Order: sequence, then structure tokens, then C-alpha cells
Amino acid sequence: MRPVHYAIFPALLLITTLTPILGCGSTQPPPAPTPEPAATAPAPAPAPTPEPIDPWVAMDEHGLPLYVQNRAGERITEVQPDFDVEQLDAYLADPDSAPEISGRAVERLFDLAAVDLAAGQVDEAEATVKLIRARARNRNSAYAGTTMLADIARRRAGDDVEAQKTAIAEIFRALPQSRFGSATVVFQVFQTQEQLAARAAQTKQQMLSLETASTVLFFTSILPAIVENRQTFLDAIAVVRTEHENGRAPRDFRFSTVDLTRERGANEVRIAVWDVGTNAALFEEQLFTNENEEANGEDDDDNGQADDIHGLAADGDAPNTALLFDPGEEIITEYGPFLRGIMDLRAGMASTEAAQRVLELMRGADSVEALEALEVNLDRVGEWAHGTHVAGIMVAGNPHARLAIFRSAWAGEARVYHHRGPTDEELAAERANVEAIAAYINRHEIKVVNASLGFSTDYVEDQLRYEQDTYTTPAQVSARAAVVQAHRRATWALVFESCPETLFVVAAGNSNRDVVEYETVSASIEADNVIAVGAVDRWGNWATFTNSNSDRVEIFDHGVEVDSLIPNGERVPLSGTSMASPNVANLAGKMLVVNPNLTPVQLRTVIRDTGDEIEAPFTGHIANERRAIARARQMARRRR
Ligand SMILES: [Ca+2]
Ligand SMILES: [Ca+2]
Repeated sequence: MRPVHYAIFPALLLITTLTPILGCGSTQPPPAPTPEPAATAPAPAPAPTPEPIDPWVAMDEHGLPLYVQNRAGERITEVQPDFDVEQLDAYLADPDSAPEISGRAVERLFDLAAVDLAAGQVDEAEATVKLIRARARNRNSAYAGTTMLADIARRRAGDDVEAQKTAIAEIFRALPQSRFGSATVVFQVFQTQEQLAARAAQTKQQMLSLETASTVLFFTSILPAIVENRQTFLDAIAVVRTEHENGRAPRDFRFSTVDLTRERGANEVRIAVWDVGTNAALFEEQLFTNENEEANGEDDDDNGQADDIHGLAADGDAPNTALLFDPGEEIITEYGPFLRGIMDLRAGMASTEAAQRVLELMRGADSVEALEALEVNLDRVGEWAHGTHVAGIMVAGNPHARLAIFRSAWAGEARVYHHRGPTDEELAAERANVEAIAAYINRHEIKVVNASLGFSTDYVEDQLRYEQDTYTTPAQVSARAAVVQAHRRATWALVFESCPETLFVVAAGNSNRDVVEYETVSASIEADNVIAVGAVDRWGNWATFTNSNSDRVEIFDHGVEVDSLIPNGERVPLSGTSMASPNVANLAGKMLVVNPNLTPVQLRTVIRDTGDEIEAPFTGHIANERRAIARARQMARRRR
């Protein structure tokens, strides 16, 4: 089945879930920071006469799978020419004969498996999932497709419910415990047929394309059988969960942390959180302060920014003193208690208690309108809390850090760009905001910046498909999304290049994808002063949601249920690469406290070289604070 956290919560896919992007540019250097790319919106369609027929109407129970099957086959050839679709039967019979499969080809193979399953061809569907598990380049995919395998097992078990339960449990038992929670997602999320119908209807508001058609297929032909037998699945899951609880727990990874509170002769280090808003009041003791600026509405230090005392609010209209996004008292009161569950769901972890409470809430929203209104409000709460949580992780155990805050409201796309893409004017405004932040970083010599935000072409495409008055074909959607993404890529490359003395620590993203294949911005941008950070769970394995790439994502840190502050001063454990990244930024800040002369390249090299290697089948290193800080001290002594 498709990566569920991607398919299930399109509107919850925020900056914390860097959804993937189009094309494959692994060997291309990031484009030079140039002026605006030629952003040509496709010409609007001529006024149609007579009234055009909605293409979705032709997609009945026969048309839809046929459409998906044909398009998916074509797409595989397009995205991975060395995967010969004509040879699919041979690959299914002998997975070792297939080439390693790219992420985009995996997505489309899941489409083909869904078509088979919808037609009752369980053997073919099963073989396809097994091919993916064996040959997907992304090692997290070695555990993919559990939902589909479980439903196949149920179908084969016949009509006896006990036999079905036993068969399903067998599938879940085969998973490592660390994969269990995410594999059970789909059974936890969808609870009524009305919900499925609402999702399908929502998708049909978008343009017909392979992506939207396969989503509708999923909601109309795969999930109804699962929802119908939901209790059987839940019972089977409960059996395996009990076995886990009673069995020997896998050993926790020991994350190394260092507290510099008692450090003698410590140097102050300036760091910054670049996010969707942070409650500065919680960090009063250690805020960076621009001494040449006062809160008087005027630009006292003559840098073009009024009242930029503790940072910049780069969202176009908020004053620089409003560093926290405020969704309003009412929304915080009503939806604040759901924060942890919101973040769990964004990371695809639906089986937690917190996520279950959100899902309970969503169960009540069985119309498209109700669902969307709810999701927007949940998103707002996520944005209210996100930056503060990240900042809390950045400064933990380091009272010598001085924190500057950058607030970028445009990064929270689900709120700002809901069912539409950014206009050229908005992209230009983003660029101007980002340039102002880069100038601030240089002017005030900020040494470490954490950016737990990112952009993907796929996400932009998904929103553009709602703009059917402007974009009338999938090719037009792709072309416009590519322009948007190229613009943002150039923007971030410009930041990295223009601040060479600063280390940027960026989140790899939560889409369980390869950042290079999907051209995730900014994690896929290669620059000496950037570290892209992936997330590991408590056991030190790749988190089920983490993005990856064996070259570009070398460093991982704890990113599942990481405890930190939210704006009202409470502490809440949240999950995402957004939480892993500030753990590494925290370490870089501490290294500069003991050795202020380290360059961004030295910081990056030491963090990588002193890390703990992650066990196969995964790649990369987990940052080790104790060893990295010891090495930083050693290098300072050598210098003396
Ligand atoms: Ca100023
Ligand atoms: Ca002022």
C-alpha cells in the first residue's frame, strides 16, 4: 500500500512533513543563485463551450483501475527506465533479477498492487509487495506494504473470523517491534465508510491525474474492505502488541548528552531558530539581543528593519517583535490539547494514544468541509507550537547559547497556500524575506541556524491540482510546480552561499523518501555549511518516517517523542525530523562554546566522524555529543 502517512493526511502535510518532489537531479549541482526563474503560468484555458464533462465521471469501478494501471506502467518507465515493465512477471517470480527500485517507481508499483488487489488478484498483489520489500533502495521500504499483506492474509483465511485474526497477526508478528506502530496506522485511522467517501470526494475536487486517481482507488477499492473488517484487524494487532509487551523489549539506544551548565570559561555562542514562530518569552534568560535597536517602531540601527531586537518576523506583515504565530485563544484552548497527536500523525505514527484522540475528533468530521476546517485548525496549533519546541531542544543544557528567532509564516504552506500554489509575487516576497534573514545572520555573526522546514514539488503539485481554472493538464501542474521548486531551491542555495561562516542544520523531512531523488529543499542541497539531519527512534533505528540519502543525510539524531517546551510553557514529547535537527544544532552550539574557532566544515566533519554508526539495513551515523564535544576541546587545546 502507498506510504500511508503520505496518502492519508494531505492537508496535514506541513513543513514538518517535507513531501517529496518531482524528477531526479542527483548529479546536478544546485542552481546558482540567480534572479527570478522565468515563472510562466500556463495560459488560462479558453472559455469552454459547451460545458466540459468532468473527467472523473468516466472513472467508474472499471475505468479507474484501468486508468491507474496504464498510467502507473508508463510512469515507471519514465522515472526508472532500467526497470523494464515488460519484465514485471519475471521480476515478481524472481525479485533478485530486478534492479534496485527507486522511490518513485515503488510508489507506482504500489498502484499496480492496488489494482490487482481491487480485482481480487491476491497472488499478484502479494508478489508485488514482496518485490518492493526486497529491492527498494530506501531501506525503510523493507517493511512497507504491511496493510496490503494483512488484508491478503485475511482474504485467504476464508470466512472464519478467528482464522482471519490468526492470519493477520502472523503478518504483524513478522515485523520488527520498531516498525509495528507505523504499520498499524491505516487500521487506526479510518473508522467509517463515510470518512472514506469524504476523502474520495475531497480528492475528486482535484484534477484527474495518476496521483489523484490512485488515491481515489485506494479510498474506494482497498480501504472499504479494511474498514468493514476493522475490528478483526484491531484484535489481531492487540494480540501482537500484548506479545511485545510481555516479551523482551528491544534495548534502547543510549543517546549521549552533555550539559554545559557548569562549564568554566565558557564562550557565548549565537544560534538561531528559523521556524514558523517561537515564544521568545520562554527563553528570556538567553535571547540574543541587538543592543542597537529598541522597541519604538523605528529602525534604530539602520539595517532596513524596525525593532529587530531578537530576530526577524519574515512573513511580510507581522512586526519584528511578534515572533510567535498566534492562532488565537479560542483555537489554542480547543485544539491545543491535541498537539502531541497532531505531530504524531504528521510523522505517520497513528497508533499512539495522543494520535488516537485526534482521530476520534476526526471521526466526527465526515464531510469534506468539516474535515478540511478541522485540519486547518489542527495545522494552526502545530504551527503555534513547532518553533518553540525546536528552540527548546536547541538550547537544552547550554545556558551559553544566545538565541535569535526568525519567523517565516510563508513556510507553513497548509495555512498560507491552502488549495493553491504560491504566486510569483509571493515567491518574490519569500526571496526578499530570506535575504533579510541571511543579512541578519551575517550582521550579527550567528554561528548555528536550525531550519526545521522544507519544501517539496509533490506538495506544491498536490495544491495546484485544486486550481483547475488555471491549470488544466497534469503537465501544466508539473511545469508550474517545477518552477516554484526551482525558485525555492535557488533561494536556499543563496542563503547557504551568502552565509559561509554559519552552519545550517536542516531537517531531512518526514516523508520516508530519498531527499535527492525527490529533490527535497533544502535537505538535498549540497553545501559545505549544511547538515541535513534524519531521525532515529529510541532504539537507534531509522524512524519510520525519516527521509534519507546515503550521501546527503549522513547524520541522524533522536526524533521520536522528543521532550521539549511548547509556547504555554508546558513540556510535550513531539516527533519528526524537525525534532532531530535541533538536537544536532544543539550539539554544534555546545561545540562552539568549548571551541569558538571551529568552522562550519569542522563542525560537520567532527559530528560525522564521532557519531555512532547505525546498524544495517540502515545507513548513517547518530550524533554522539560526548565524543564530539571532547574532540572539539581537543582541537582547541591543539590550537593553543
Ligand atoms: Ca533595525
Ligand atoms: Ca526600533
